[in-house]
Amino acid sequence: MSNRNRAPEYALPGLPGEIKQLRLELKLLAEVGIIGLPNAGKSTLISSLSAARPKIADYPFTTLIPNLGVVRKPTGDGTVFADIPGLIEGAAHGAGLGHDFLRHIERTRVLLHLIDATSDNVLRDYNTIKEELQAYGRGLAERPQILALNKIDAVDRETVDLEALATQLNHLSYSPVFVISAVTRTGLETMLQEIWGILDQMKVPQEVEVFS
Ligand SMILES: Nc1nc2c(ncn2[C@@H]2O[C@H](COP(=O)(O)OP(=O)(O)OP(=O)(O)O)[C@@H](O)[C@H]2O)c(=O)[nH]1
Ligand SMILES: [Mg+2]
Repeated sequence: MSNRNRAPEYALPGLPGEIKQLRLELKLLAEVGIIGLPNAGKSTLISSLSAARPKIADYPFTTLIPNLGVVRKPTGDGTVFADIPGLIEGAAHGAGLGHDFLRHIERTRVLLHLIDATSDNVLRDYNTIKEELQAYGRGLAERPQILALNKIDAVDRETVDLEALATQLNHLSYSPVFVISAVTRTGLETMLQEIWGILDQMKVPQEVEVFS
């Protein structure tokens, strides 16, 4: 068939097809996955860190598919972050779109677990996500993780001891904990430093070719 001959009335004999063995590698969605309960501020954070402009709203399940954003290192290199839709209790058994969302998390190297510091039970919120990661398996619970207590601009410091909360979270998770505000950008630089450090450590050493 061609432009001139649009309805060919003849055909060439078919040839045997090819059989190939292919090794396909699953591509990473992003280096860093921003995870947490719905409404923790994940989309707000990616919009503060990158040029991504996802929908942000004061109700759960605003984000239904991952939003990607490129965050620049001081060296100018870009690193892709993914704002993953909020997880809920039971996600590992399919609650919400849990399985789909956890599958996205699987395709990231480092997890940035965002927790709403204005919640009435920060430790419970942390545990809810931790348990879903464990229940899903596939090494998600063992993936390098950093925790960030978000919305500290809205915390009443008279009644909430942020330092004590951060320490408790650190003891629970064995992970570094940062106190941040995605809205006012407080603490974001310090947190990014930690993320760059973790990613640098994960880099596979370059193979050196030896000539003899
Ligand atoms: N005061 C304050 N509010 C924040 C901060 N970060 C996010 N918010 C608010 O929290 C609400 C939820 O923010 P989103 O960024 O949509 O939260 P999300 O985690 O992406 O939510 P889902 O997509 O539903 O999982 C919005 O009203 C934001 O303005 C913060 O640092 N400080
Ligand atoms: Mg969102």
